[in-house]
Amino acid sequence: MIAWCNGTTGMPNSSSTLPKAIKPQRLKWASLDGLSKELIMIRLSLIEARTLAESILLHNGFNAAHAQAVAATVIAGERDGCASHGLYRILGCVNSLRAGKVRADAEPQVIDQAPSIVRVDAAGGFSQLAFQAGMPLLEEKTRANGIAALAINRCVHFSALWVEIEQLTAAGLVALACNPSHAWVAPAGGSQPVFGTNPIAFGWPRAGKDPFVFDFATSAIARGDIELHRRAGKPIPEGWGVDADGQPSTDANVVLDAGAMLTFGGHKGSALAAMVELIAGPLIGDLTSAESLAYDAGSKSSPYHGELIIALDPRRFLGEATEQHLARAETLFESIQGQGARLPSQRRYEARARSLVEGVQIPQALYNDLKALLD
Ligand code: NDP
Ligand code: PYC
Repeated sequence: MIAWCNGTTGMPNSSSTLPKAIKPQRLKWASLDGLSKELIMIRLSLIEARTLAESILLHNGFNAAHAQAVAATVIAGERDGCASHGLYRILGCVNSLRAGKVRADAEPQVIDQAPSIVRVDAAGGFSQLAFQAGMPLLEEKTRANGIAALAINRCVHFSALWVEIEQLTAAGLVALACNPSHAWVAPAGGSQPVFGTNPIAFGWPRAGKDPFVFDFATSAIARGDIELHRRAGKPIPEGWGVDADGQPSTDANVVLDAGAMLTFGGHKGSALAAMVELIAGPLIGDLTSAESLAYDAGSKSSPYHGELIIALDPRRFLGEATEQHLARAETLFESIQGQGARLPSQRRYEARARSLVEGVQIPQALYNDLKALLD
């Protein structure tokens, strides 16, 4: 994760006193390896950021439903300090549309596949609207059966999964989601890309508290983060990727364009990546990451495949004993935090609280690239 540090006053701004959106600010970019760079960053309120994202999508031809659904997820990413799945993704949305790889007006179709399975045909549109369309029936089936799955098919996918997971935990459900992407990642012991960055996300609802959510790529890092390093002209840490000969590389261009990304945790991440290929690919009748990349045909569009979401209702599993057992889960969380360790998503929730007051900061160069899409 790139860490941006505010080199200006450090004083929080209330949203009503935010500086003008396009006024440049000089901010220090503190890299973890001691390099110090300065970037021009600008601050946007969340409303300004959302308006910018939606206007670009509408201007370029997406219908209002897709523009709103996509803008909501990228603004959530920017708000929560997840720049790799934030505003910068709007560039990829427009690129995918211009390449003819996403349908701007696709109407997702909900199919009642089986007592515990909902299918949504995204019809070549972005996944966000398809998830919205399938969520009510997924929730209904989960409450009826205790467990249910949503298979999204034929979707163009680029979003962070926690956005969906949080909707399920808000409904009191436990949730798991995963999907393939493009074949960018070499298996442990190999050097040629086979897997996508294949994220796995999990959520657990907590009464009166933010849910326990983790959401990570099965590669060492999301590809979006390496792309942000490339945009900032910064080397990547060792362990993220290799060159075309399978040798370690810290050059983002080499890893992205010629070599391969690596899995996290060696053979363990590799096996999880393979599992994601299987259960969110052939199991739901959709493409693997290799097939998605072949379909892309060099256009560098967002991946095109399926997504699997599994939801579980604690009340169906536990009945009257639900509260008693959910309390035991709280003991687990306390034993993690009690020794100074943090829960996954804690950083994100803290970033969210800050952004709601201060707005978000994005590089001026990204802002310029985004504005150019309104011409
Ligand atoms: P990170 O490695 O940045 O973080 C992964 C998870 O680990 C987060 O839940 C994070 O919480 C948590 N975490 C990080 N550090 C700690 C710590 N010290 N203690 C406890 N928990 C910690 O994520 P990735 O780069 O692997 O993935 C980033 C995003 O990219 C994900 O949201 C994923 O969905 C998305 N992605 C999407 C793809 C797609 O096909 N649509 C493909 C690949 C990735 P926190 O956020 O609070 O730091
Ligand atoms: O960052 O690896 C990634 C990614 C792939 C698709 C969407 N995000």
